[in-house]
Amino acid sequence: MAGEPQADCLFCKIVAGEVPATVVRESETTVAFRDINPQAPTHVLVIPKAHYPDAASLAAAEPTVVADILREAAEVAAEDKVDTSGFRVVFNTGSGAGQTVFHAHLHVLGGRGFNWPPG
Ligand code: IU
Repeated sequence: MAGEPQADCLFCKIVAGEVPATVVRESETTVAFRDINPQAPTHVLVIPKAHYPDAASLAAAEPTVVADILREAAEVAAEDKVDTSGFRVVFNTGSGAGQTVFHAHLHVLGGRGFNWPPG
């Protein structure tokens, strides 16, 4: 069923506490943890506790959780003090866009400069 934990999903295992992660924030609907391969001084992933393969399917099923994720991203940026210098939030959606883990996640990146357009 949509949103149910998937046995083969690494991020569902992080939500369940079965795989360790450096969790920085948790809400009723979300978990935020540091990326294992950081691309910036601050690189945190904010994920829904419910399993959806990408941001689009999450938005279609549970749009309020997308808002929860963005609010948590702003809190992470404030806690890491990268909110004033600026931070980037990214949902890679689909393998062509660079998505490798198919449990929706928002990258929160900060603490360095960023180029536009992104690579
Ligand atoms: P992507 O947008 O699907 O490419 O992002 C997946 C991210 O998940 C990527 O930045 C990985 O470094 C990160 N990650 C992680 O933090 N812990 C893990 O065990 C695995 C991937 I696998």
